[in-house]
Amino acid sequence: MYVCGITPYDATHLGHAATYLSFDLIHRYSLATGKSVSYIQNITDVDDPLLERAKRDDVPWEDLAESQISLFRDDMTALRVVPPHHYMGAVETIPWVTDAIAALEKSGAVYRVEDDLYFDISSDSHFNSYSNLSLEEKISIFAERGGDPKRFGKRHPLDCLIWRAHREGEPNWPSPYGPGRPGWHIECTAIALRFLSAPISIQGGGSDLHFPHHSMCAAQGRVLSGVDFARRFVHTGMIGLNGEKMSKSRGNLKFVSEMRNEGIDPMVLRIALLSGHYRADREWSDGLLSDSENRLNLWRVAFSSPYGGQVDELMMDISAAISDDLDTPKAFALIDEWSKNRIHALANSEPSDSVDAIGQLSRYLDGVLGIAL
Ligand code: 5CA
Ligand code: ZN
Repeated sequence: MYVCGITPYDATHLGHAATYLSFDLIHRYSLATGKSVSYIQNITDVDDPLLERAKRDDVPWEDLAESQISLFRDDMTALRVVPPHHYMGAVETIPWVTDAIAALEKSGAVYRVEDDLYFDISSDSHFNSYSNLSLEEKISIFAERGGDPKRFGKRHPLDCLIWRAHREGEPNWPSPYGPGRPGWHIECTAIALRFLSAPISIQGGGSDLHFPHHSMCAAQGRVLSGVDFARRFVHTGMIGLNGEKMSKSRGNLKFVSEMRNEGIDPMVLRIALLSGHYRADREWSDGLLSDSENRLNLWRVAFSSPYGGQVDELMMDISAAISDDLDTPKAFALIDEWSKNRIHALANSEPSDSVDAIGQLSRYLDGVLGIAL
């Protein structure tokens, strides 16, 4: 599984967190069902938006990236995300990118515009099958997400930059193509194929990455490997705030680290972000936060006393919900119902002489859902 990681500025907002929590569930569920998983995530630690932010704030771009990566890692730990096997930065994988460019060049998929290198989308005959958008829609989204459809000298407006020649004041690395830095899409293609062989099981990220990013990776990956890059895309819905997608460019961000500093239990954030379905766009609100605090309290009270009954059926029902396209709303409703019944029984002081069932159930919830009570 390859999941697109952060660009380390303005991290980790609740949208990032929701996306990585969803893939954490896939990771945990796969492990719990006995699969071995190779999970790779990148960090886009050199790219236009990061450089622009560093310039705006007058800080070295390396320092900005380092501080944000460190925050991100602490946030992931607090949210009980099982780490991927590798977090790979663009800066440390530049030779992998230049190797990938060389291989693409051998297939005739690369051309030059001035000193920059472009990937020719017509080299992958499947390109149009990766998204249902019209050409006009693609061109407009491509421009919004860092593409340059109007650049003079390109063969097709959607051809994407894979090596950006050195410009005054920008970081650069030596390469057989002259000094420069990698384009965005080739970074993910090269890192994924270094660790995983095509077709990889899952190419993941938020739905904002479907086009152009994942389509470009799919096309480059197909030219490089001769087979499908990924068996499937998995795209998470967008977290919104005040009716708009939470995004760095809109600035309507809520940060995990700030909320943790305010004393909000990260387990409440985990529950809140997983209480909606991962594919649905969903809205963050104070109401969601307080409902999730109440929910966690309910579960904690129910789990605080010994229970000698059976929990097998509940665990099977939760597993069935998660295996049904990660139906966390249903899984959480099952835990709610069980907890309410349990608290009701406690109020009627039903005797119990074993703590085994509570231990078993807590370990299960922790393992499969990452919920520690
Ligand atoms: N570095 C690239 C991917 S290679 C990037 O998109 N970085 S990012 O920092 O902008 O986003 C990191 C991850 O969070 C991506 O998978 C993105 O799709 C996801 N994401 C961004 N905003 C939201 C949001 N509002 N809701 C859910 N997921 C989001
Ligand atoms: Zn990516």
